[in-house]
Amino acid sequence: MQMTFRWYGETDPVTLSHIKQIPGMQGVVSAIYDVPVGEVWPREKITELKQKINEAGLTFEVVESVPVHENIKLGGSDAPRLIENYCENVRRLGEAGVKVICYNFMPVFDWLRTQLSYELPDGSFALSYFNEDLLQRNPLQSELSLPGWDESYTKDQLRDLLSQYADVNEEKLWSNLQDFLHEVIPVAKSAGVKMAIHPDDPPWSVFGLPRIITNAENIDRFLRMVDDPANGLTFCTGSLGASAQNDLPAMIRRFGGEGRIHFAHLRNILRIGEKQFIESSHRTTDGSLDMYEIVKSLVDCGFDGYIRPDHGRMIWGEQGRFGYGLYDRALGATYLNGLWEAIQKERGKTV
Ligand code: DNO
Repeated sequence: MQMTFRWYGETDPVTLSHIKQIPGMQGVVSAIYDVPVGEVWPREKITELKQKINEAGLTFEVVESVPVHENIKLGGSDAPRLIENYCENVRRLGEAGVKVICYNFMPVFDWLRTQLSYELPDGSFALSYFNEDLLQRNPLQSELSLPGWDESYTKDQLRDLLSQYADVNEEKLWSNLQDFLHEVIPVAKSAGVKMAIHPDDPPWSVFGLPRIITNAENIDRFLRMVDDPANGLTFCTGSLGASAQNDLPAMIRRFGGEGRIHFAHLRNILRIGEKQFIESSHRTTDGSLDMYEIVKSLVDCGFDGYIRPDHGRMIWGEQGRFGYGLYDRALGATYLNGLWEAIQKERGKTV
């Protein structure tokens, strides 16, 4: 396992030297943020980013994300050109030594929360999701934007996009995903890159838009569409764990056992009802997910991919990107490293 940390580049208030000081931190997960979605990333930008990260003593082997243009998800007339651009990005990243590319296939919105600063009893602030709040919102009126979204739209663009999705049901989205995978996976394979789809977060439809990477059955369908290790998963516990029906350790044993999990986003959430949750700290006792069982399942299936501590709360007065401050994510990394070491040693393995 390699422990990594997400970094948003020079505009991130968290610096590379801070990241390097987190015990056991080996690499950074990042992306090129200033090239519009659908275009090819210039080689110089990729090299410059890699150099900067390497100079800080960290590896750059995971990209999160190479975003998928909406017209690919919609199956628009320019989808073939956009897919070819995507393939070119995969080739270029492979040349630069990138091993895993994380992406998602969620229409319009990436991860979604209804509160960004939900105050917990200890005075820390967490992200949270209450479906009833979401149902009362009209995306064309309220402001919705989260760090990590690859694109934010003007209200007019959003209106237009949402109307185009009126014709895209789940089956159509599956078929557009299949067209994408058929082109991209062979390129990834020959570039030495593993593609790792991120599950839908939360794992249910929002604003009437289809969402398909939501549970074991659908993930299995996804993996069979191109049954090759280059077509794999980012196993995000907080996303899949928002649904109590998802048995995460069982899913890890099943898909990790097949060598299809390449990247893991590890965090806990506290489910407080149907489609309601708060992003608690990473510890098992603080949320609804058994982080010990999750890490144990990864160890047991011989997981040798990348892990990153996912979202943290805002603690100790830190101001920063929601979910992506330094302190609580660093605590998360340390906790996860502790679990990893204990479980490895329990199994008689070296760390
Ligand atoms: C949220 C992130 C997601 C993720 C994308 C992958 O915090 O995990 O934004 O990066 O869905 O494309």
